[in-house]
Amino acid sequence: MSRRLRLLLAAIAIAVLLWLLFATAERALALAQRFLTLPSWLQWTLGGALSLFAAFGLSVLWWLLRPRRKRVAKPVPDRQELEQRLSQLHERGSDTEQLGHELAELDRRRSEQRIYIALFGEISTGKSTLIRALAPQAVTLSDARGGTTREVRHFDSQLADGRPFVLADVPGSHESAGDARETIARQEALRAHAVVYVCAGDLTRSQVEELRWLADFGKPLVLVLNKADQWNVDELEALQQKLRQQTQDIATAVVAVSAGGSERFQRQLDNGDTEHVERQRKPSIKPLLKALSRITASGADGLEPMREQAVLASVHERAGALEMQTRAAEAERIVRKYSRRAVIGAMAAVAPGSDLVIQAALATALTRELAKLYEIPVGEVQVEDFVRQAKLTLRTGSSIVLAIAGNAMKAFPGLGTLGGGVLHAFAYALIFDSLGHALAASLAERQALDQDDAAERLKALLADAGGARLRQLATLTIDAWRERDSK
Ligand SMILES: Nc1nc2c(ncn2[C@@H]2O[C@H](COP(=O)(O)OP(=O)(O)OP(=O)(O)O)[C@@H](O)[C@H]2O)c(=O)[nH]1
Ligand SMILES: [Mg+2]
Repeated sequence: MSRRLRLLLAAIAIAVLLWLLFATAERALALAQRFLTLPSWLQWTLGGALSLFAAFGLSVLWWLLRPRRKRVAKPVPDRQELEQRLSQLHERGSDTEQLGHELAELDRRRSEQRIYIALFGEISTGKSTLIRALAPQAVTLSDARGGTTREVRHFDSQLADGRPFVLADVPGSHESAGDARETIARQEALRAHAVVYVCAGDLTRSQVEELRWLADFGKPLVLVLNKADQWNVDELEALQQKLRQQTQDIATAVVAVSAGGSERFQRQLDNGDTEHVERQRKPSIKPLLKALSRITASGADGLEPMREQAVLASVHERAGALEMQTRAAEAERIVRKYSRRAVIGAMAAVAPGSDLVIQAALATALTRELAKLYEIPVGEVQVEDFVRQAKLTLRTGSSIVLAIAGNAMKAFPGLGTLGGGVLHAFAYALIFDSLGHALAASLAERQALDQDDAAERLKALLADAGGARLRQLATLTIDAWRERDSK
């Protein structure tokens, strides 16, 4: 098409649009004028109806466009890198045994080439009963009386097509005071090739969260509505529909089963006596068997890469938490070391009554050491600036620090017996403890030397006269003082 023709077409299109715009505006004005001539009761009615209509339209629009939580796939860590991090952690004295076992178990199961399926879900939804139905031959391994599962147990079983698989029975989640057991359950679920999530009704918000957590790790999931015998056909259909809605793009399949379990009832005998009878319900789990066959169709080998990713992602997260813990402990040790030095420095140099001034050399060294611990590169000038800012913060907070120190002298008589200058020595313990903790917290959170953030934290800590903290600082001061005296 020639350039001229295109320009002509564009001009016509603009003209048509303008004409439409004018026509609409004219129509709107005419309508508004007519609206103004209407009696006021009609204006109100019409206005009300129009606002209702607009509100309805807007809510539909919101419903269509509302932000939905996107599933974020977990980062896939590199095995070698992970092992390196673990050995570094080990060298720094943290306990990496569990994570090492996790990797060893990952390898062991890979070489075993059996499909692992974990049954997961809230307490008393019937996981153990379902296992007994799925693996009747292994029934003796399980506690015949049922009851709450407290640890992970494995059972061998076979799919309808004869393929062997291992079922893992895990403790139920959301048990009161069952945090440790819930962690065990979650970790076992991540180790499995697929997870059967058992529920006994529609899902609570926390159950959906739990399912989402598993799906984020890439676990194939079958959602099982157990105790189907408790509902009639219509109720069951409605429940399944609701579950499908709740787990859209989370669960691979939603099925309803009846794992069985036992029922107790009273029976009237001919002679008038009543008898208590316990009877095993007949399990009905065909849909689950079918779903399991489908979900495991690619076999242990086919499912292994996803399983490996989930375990590695979990080890990566746990190693991260351990690194944070180890760093925090190390930071604590550094802060204590400098607080002690500050106390000793104060004893040597400060005349009672003189102003509080941060010992610049100590503060600089503390800043460098903490930055190095958090692997945050800091330049000479940055450190100097930071120390200068800390001095300013302290100048405005001096009176508070001295007041706290004064109170500590009264609260811990041991301090008073040490002699002159101890008020300042304690004040310096408080100052360096605050400076160190403020900086460590800021470095950890911001991943940078953020002066303003650290100064805010320092201000808060200088004024924090909590009992436990003061006792700790009093002990530190007394110890440092006595150590100097004994030399
Ligand atoms: N009505 C009915 N009850 C069932 C069914 N399956 C299990 N139950 C009952 O549900 C209760 C809990 O069963 P368990 O198998 O111990 O549940 P669990 O999920 O293993 O429980 P925890 O190990 O504590 O997490 C028992 O009283 C079972 O008899 C079922 O299909 N129908
Ligand atoms: Mg159980």
